[in-house]
Amino acid sequence: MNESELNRNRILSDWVNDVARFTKPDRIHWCDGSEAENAELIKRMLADGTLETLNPQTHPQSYLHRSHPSDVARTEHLTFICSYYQADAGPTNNWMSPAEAHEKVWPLFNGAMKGRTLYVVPYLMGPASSPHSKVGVEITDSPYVVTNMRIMTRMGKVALDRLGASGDFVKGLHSLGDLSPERRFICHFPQTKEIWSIGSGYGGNALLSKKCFALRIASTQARNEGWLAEHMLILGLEDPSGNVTYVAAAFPSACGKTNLAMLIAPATQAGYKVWTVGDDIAWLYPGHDGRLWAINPENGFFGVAPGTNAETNPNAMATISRNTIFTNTAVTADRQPWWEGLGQAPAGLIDWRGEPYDTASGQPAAHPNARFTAPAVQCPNISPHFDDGQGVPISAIIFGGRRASLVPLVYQAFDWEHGVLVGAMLSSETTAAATGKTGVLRRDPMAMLPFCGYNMGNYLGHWLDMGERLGRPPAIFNVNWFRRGPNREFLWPGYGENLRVLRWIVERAAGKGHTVETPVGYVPTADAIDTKGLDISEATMQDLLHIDPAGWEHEIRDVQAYLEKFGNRLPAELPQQLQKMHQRLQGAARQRTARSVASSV
Ligand code: OXD
Ligand code: MN
Repeated sequence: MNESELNRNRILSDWVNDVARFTKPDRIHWCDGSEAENAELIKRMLADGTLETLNPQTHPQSYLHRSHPSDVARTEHLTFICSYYQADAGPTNNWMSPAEAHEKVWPLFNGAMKGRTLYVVPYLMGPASSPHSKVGVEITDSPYVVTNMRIMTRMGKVALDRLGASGDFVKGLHSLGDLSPERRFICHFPQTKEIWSIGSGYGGNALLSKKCFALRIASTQARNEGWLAEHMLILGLEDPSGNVTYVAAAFPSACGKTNLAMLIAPATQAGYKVWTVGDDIAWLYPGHDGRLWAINPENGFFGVAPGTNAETNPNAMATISRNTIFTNTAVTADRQPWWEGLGQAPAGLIDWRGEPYDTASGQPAAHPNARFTAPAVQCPNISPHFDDGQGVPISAIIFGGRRASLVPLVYQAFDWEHGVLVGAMLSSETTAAATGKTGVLRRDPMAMLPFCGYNMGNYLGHWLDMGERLGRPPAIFNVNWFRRGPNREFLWPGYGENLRVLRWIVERAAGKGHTVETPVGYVPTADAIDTKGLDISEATMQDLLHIDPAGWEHEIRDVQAYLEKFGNRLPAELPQQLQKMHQRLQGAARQRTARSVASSV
């Protein structure tokens, strides 16, 4: 597309020209996001081997891409926040001063696009009709990135129309560079709303709309403008009478976020239905009615393929059955994408590197971080409000992590301030499969650790401020699907059965549902969660909901030590909330002692 036909924005064209002068591409292409443009890009990528066709019968209009074997995941250690002052990036982010970035990273772009096409990708984050949507423009020399951006965002003319003559857009500059990890940097400049990414063509490093803009840059904008940009799924739970309640939920990776967002009610839960609004990112705004409203800024799903199958996530399987780009999966002899979790490896499998797969190697055939990129509208249970400019009203916020012990299946915070502490305490542990031992616990406040574009101490303060702006704030919960019994077996069946827990959450958000008050928060009574049709004893339910006072005292000390690293950026309310929790635990212990003395006389 010719620039003058598409773009009349001087600020944008000046920037594009400046970048082109420095990166020296052979050609410049302004993307309009059309079907024809996409078809042409795919044709060229098939010709040069960037993409391979998949079986058109089983996976129409779907393609396989293999990334460079050293470029297979987001690289957090090469990701920088380039605020003017280090203290503004905070202790949990890598920091590089803007001056150092100009000295060290900018020269890597010099001539980086020689022999390549520079694509200008204008895109809109959020529905076209939403006052909350924001414009980004990514300059990239990767046609694979362009086709992915077309799925993940509303790309092309719609974004330029929205931008008009304004300079209010996030500038993202991306080049594959030489794909060397030594010359790979992902830099964010929150003050000037710029992103520079070089040396990676992979996912969150290269699709700059996602983690770079919609979380790192947007979290800073959200703080300045009075809203929240969060690493959260959004879903609507419809009850048998047709009422839909919306919840947003933050989980660190590998905790089943996409599965929860696309959950299908099991047969025992007839009449309930989950509607998917988003699976990864939520932008949340205070509404005029005092409630918190959410939009999903994305237009597609960039999900992890391994482990996805007809049992764990049938809706995802339907979503990725066509018009999907697979990255680093294996491929079967009849050219269907394949990954671990789809049963036994079939004969003739080609692994993610493009080599014949040797089952005896003990290595997975698909890369563990193999991905699918698929349009959100293809999800069978996509919410009718997915494209609603106003978004959906959020009644409950859920935090969750992977904890083998201590954290109950579900509990509710007493109020917003306590809920902010619950989010700040979020943590998830890995299991060292080889030894079966519980691994390291990673503290990940609000599941935003790798994605918060500013000091997380201030971020927690911003959460507290948001509570004051909300007349009717959502209730806040914590869930843990991963609690284990004495033989390390999971106590809760998880997956579709998590709907039973969502039901209690939604009841509580409506001021109903049975609870007991504990020092940690409100926990459901043993009979409050429907277990009909589940092979789960009352004793197991009690284990799942048990609060161990000594364990929680230990947790408080651990969280306190963690939060101390934010120094004077940490709002005083959080240590105060921890102190209150400690006092509640002590009060409960005194009552227990008094009861046992009374019963022994
Ligand atoms: C993602 C992530 O890709 O959280 O969504 O890493
Ligand atoms: Mn994510």
